[in-house]
Order: sequence, then C-alpha cells, then structure tokens
Amino acid sequence: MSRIRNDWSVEEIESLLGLPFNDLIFAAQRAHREHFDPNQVQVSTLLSIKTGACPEDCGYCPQSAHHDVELERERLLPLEEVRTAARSAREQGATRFCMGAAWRNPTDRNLERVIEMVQVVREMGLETCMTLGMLTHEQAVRLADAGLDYYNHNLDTSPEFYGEIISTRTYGDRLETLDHVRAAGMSVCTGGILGMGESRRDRARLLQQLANLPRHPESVPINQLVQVEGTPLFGVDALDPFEFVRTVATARILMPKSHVRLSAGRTQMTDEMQALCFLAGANSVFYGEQLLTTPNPEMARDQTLFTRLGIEPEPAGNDAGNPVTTAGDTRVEHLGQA
Ligand code: SAM
Ligand code: DTB
Ligand code: SF4
Repeated sequence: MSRIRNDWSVEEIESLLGLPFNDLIFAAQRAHREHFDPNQVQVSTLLSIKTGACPEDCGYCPQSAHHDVELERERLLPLEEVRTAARSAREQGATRFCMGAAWRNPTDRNLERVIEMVQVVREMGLETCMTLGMLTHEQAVRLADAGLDYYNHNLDTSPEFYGEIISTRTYGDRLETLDHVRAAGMSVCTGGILGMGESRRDRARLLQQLANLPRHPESVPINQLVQVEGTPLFGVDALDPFEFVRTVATARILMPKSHVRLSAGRTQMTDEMQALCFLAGANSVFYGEQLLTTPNPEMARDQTLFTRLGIEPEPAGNDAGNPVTTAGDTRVEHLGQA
C-alpha cells in the first residue's frame, strides 16, 4: 500500500500531471482502489443560505458586490426553508447537506443563526457542511461544538496566481481558517477552481498546497469555472478537458484517502467527460438542480448517468481518514437504480 505523504515537490507533481494519459489514469485507479469502492460516489446537496452582495472581489464569483451580475440577492434564509430543503435532499438520496453563504466572514450573530441550521439538518440524519468565509478560532470551535461535520474553504488556485483573481484577502488568510477548522476537530473540505487562465504549474502548486497540509483534507472539491456574464473571468479561454481530468487523477494519487469531488461545472460537461473523471478517481458530486446561484445537472440526468455507469451512492459516514459520527438513517433508493 502506498504511503500517505505530505512532502510533495512541485516537480514531482508536474511530472505526474504530464504522464502519458493512460499511465496517469492507471496510476490514479490503482490508488483509488486501495482505499475506496471504485463504483461508489458520495452525494452531497448544496443550498445557498445567503445569496449575493458579498464584499469580497473574487473574479470568478457571481455573488461578489464588485461585479455587475444579474442576481437576486437574499438575506439569510429562515430556518424552516433550510429544513424543507434538507428534507427534500435526503428524500432524493443525498447523505450530506452543504450550506453556503456569500460572506467574507460570519458575525457572531450570524453564527448563532447558522448553528440552529446545523442542528436542524443533523437531526435529520444528514451529514452537515458549511462554507461561510473566514472563521476565527472561537467561531470554528462553536461550529464544531454544534456538531458541524465539514467546513468548506477553498484555496482556489496557486499562491502565485491568487492575486490575479482576488485582492480583498490573502492566501495566508485562507490557510489560517483551514488551521482553525482542523484544530476545532471538523473535517476539512478544500480544493480549487480550474479553467481561470492558470498554468499547469499553478495547478501543480494548488495540489501541492492541498497535499502538503499537515493532514490531507477529507474532501477535495475540484471545480471547473462556471463562467458567468458580468464577472471578470467571463470569456476566459476554456481549459482542455483532458487537462481537467489529469488534475483530478493527480489529486487522487497525491491524496489517496480523500474524497475528490467533481464539483461545479458538471452541467457544461458531457457524460463521457464525467465518466473519465470518475475513472480518474473523482468520487463525490453535488446532486440537485442548483449549485449556489448557477445550475447543476437535472436529477434525472444524474440518475441515468449513475445507472449507465453502474455507480451507486456511497452510504454516509464512509470517511477513510476521519470517520463522521452523525451518519444516520439516510435514504438512497432514488439514485443509481437500474
Ligand atoms: N463566501 C465563502 C467563501 O468564499 O469561502 C463561501 C461561498 S463561495 C461561493 C464557495 C466557493 O465556490 C469558492 O471558494 C469557489 O471555489 C467556488 N465558486 C464560486 N464561484 C464559482 C464559479 N463561478 N465557478 C466555479 N466555482 C465557483
Ligand atoms: C465548492 O467547491 N463548490 C461549491 C461549494 N464548494 C460551495 C460552490 C460552487 C459555486 C458555483 C457557482 C454558483 O453556483 O454560484
Ligand atoms: Fe464572496 Fe465567496 Fe463569492 Fe468570494 S467566492 S465573492 S467570498 S461568495
């Protein structure tokens, strides 16, 4: 069995990314099969609990107040709406419910409100995940104490390219929040976005940052940029799809026990492209017709895809690195049935 490493050099990662495609995919499948059932995919559903008017200037994001995007803003959702959405996600077969807010960071008053949401979703037997922006150590501890299983906070790209995309916070700020999340005992979900005009070296440097964290993130979302009109990155050259698959495969090899999520961008991918990503070791998706503000594939399309590929939803709590304890009686019969 291969050793889990946290000391990857960027040259090693670049040579993985540059392997002949078939060799790379074979190495990724081998790593994948050491730790996971290759025919299971973890299924999460996403809900935007506070939409738009974000003070940060992330160049990819339709929710930034700095960009001129047509978007209906919303205040923090009432608890009952969260409960209804979570119930429906569970009925559709999701095992994890992820809640996202367009904040730079939550205020302490906000935190009280979202803690109620964590409690409601947990009681339904769903795993819980939130992404709320930067956290202090105390806020991370409060979320962990409330039973939040995962915290998502993406590094997005390489430290070198970061400043081209975001000016209102630093890479160091992101790493600091990830430290707080880890120290508070929550599972870490962190990854990035491909197709923002970055180079292969930037992708290697992003993967290096993720794989050399003191402990590998339990969940690594790889997003393909969803280009939204009005954002600065609208119109940027699309990435070669094989380069996307290569990056997924390399993430799988570097972090063999982590769930690698084929995250935003699936609506723009063919079924064949998604199948290649699963072959390269992606084993988690967002399921449900909406991401935060942009569309995700129709549920019927995903059900058909799972059936055609013989993929089954992974039961809750199968976290190779860090078992989640809230796994409840989740219903998965709607997905992937022949
Ligand atoms: N505001 C919080 C933050 O930035 O951490 C949480 C919500 S934010 C929308 C969560 C993540 O969504 C970002 O870190 C980014 O990786 C991803 N994202 C946002 N817009 C995207 C887009 N257009 N395409 C792909 N991923 C996107
Ligand atoms: C992640 O890595 N991708 C999700 C989730 N974490 C929060 C967000 C994708 C957002 C795509 C653009 C939108 O729908 O607004
Ligand atoms: Fe705000 Fe998050 Fe969007 Fe950046 S990615 S503008 S922090 S919602």
